[in-house]
Amino acid sequence: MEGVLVARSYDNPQLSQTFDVTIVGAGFAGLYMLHRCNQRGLSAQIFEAGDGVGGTWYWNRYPGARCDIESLEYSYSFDEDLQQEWEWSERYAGQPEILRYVNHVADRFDLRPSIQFNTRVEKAAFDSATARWNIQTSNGAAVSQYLVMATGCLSSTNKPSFEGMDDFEGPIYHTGEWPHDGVDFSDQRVGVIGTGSSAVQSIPIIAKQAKQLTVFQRTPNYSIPAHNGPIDKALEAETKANYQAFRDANRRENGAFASRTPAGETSALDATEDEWREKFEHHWQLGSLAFLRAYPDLLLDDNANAIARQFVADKIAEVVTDPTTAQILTPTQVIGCKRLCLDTNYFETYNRDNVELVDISSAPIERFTPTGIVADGQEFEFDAIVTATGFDAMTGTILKIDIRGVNDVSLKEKWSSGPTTYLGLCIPGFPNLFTVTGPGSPSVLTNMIMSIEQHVEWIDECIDYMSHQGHQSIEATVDAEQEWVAHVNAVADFTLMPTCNSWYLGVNVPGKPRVFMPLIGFPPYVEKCNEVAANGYEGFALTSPADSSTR
Ligand code: N01
Repeated sequence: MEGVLVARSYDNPQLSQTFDVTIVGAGFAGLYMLHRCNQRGLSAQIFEAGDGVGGTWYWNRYPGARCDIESLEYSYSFDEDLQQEWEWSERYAGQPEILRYVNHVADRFDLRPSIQFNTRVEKAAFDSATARWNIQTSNGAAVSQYLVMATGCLSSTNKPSFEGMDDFEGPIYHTGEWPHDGVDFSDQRVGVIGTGSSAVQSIPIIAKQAKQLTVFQRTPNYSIPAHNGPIDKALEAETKANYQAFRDANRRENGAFASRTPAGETSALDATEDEWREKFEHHWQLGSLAFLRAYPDLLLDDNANAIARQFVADKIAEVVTDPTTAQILTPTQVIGCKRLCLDTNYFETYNRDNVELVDISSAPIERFTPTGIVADGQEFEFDAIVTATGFDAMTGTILKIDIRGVNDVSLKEKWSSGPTTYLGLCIPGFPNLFTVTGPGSPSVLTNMIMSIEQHVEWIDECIDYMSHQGHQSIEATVDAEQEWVAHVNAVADFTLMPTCNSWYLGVNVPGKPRVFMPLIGFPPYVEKCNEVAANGYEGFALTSPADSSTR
């Protein structure tokens, strides 16, 4: 019975159904994919592990969780009425507001009837005889022509495994799986492990609530003030007066955001100290990830980057009153090779009497005890511990599913040396499977919503093309994949992005192959995707029931 799966249970008889499209995940990507399928009259179903929509915004409920792309940009653009009618309250929306927005979208477009919650996809196997995916979930089974992985880039938590963790008597939280009822740290001694974006956002808030907060820092991170606040009503009106033009301008930016802050045109190396200080100060005051656009060569030339590093180091020294703490908090790696953080009072928090910073860069955490953590021979006692240790990014969730392609080859085996795709959308040997914002696409280096919309629309149009041409399967060719992987690497190597131990490279997860996963540059990528489609899906083999033709 090769390729045919037998469901473990049929608690829900509906799940023995056949679908045109099965979608994994009910975050921004899955919901829009479902909406497009509904508009086309395709039968489509989302399987979602959580009990609500929202993906990353459903899970990441830690204190201070907030987007680092402005609300007017981090929102769907596909429906004019939606983008006109929805009103954001803050410049950078917090997690609860984004979750309300996603729920509004699910209701507005009547998506819930086609979402099966509390259902985890466990296995998917391609049956070459029928050109269908046989899908096994925690709740039953389904058969589908197309399988769309809308699993998100940051959806599998990277939990540390320190000796003695199970012995700790208090709660251990992970920022990416935060309790839905919230956590009250009042009068508690709290330890936080990690200083990435999640920690940078949560530390100032936990510090205000807890009796004592101890932060364990392995690598300091660059962060700039977000200058968040109530949304600027005049800017909102100006944006909404010509929203699509604003979206189009953003899509022409490398990261598909912040078109109001275009990149500088002259090298940082040509500026005098007075000039670069003035320029960086201006960008600092903007409170945006577009800080890194002050000069065009900041991510291309280490000497140019060093100037930006100096500027931020000086800012940290100005804010943090204890010089030793300031020094420990000052990063030395290339600025921008890990994702820049946006904060509200992050560095200021280290001036509080109840906050302590422990540098574990040379003396890592040794173990947990029933009452705390031992680092560098010293025991720190806690009532609760927060691990802000990030994610098994871009591939973690996909590889948790046992995905089997042609000849029962597993995706895990295929990606054992790192993920390889064509366009970040498709994988040779895995026909009719699409990855939304998959490795090899700009994804995490962009405003995710713009990348998601572009991918979903490409997939939707591809499925439509397949149906009109009478094709039953589409599969990326190995040649196209190899060329694409070489291209992604060449673009990355042209920059400073691969120079530090970032999650973009997978090195934050023990044993994960070191591969730079996202592609840098949104506009040329979109052009390439459009060209591929216009050329009859160049780089893909398309097969029909009667014949098979390779392009
Ligand atoms: O995770 P991270 P994150 N022992 O991987 C440390 C997005 N995001 O959840 O740098 C000790 O960045 C690790 O140390 P090191 C955004 O794209 C967006 O904060 O590996 N420490 C690091 O300090 C972001 O980039 C928003 O040496 C350990 C931290 O834990 C991405 O999500 C908000 C350790 C992990 O930082 C991930 O951010 C939040 C160990 N064993 C997240 N293991 C916004 O939109 C890990 N660390 C604003």
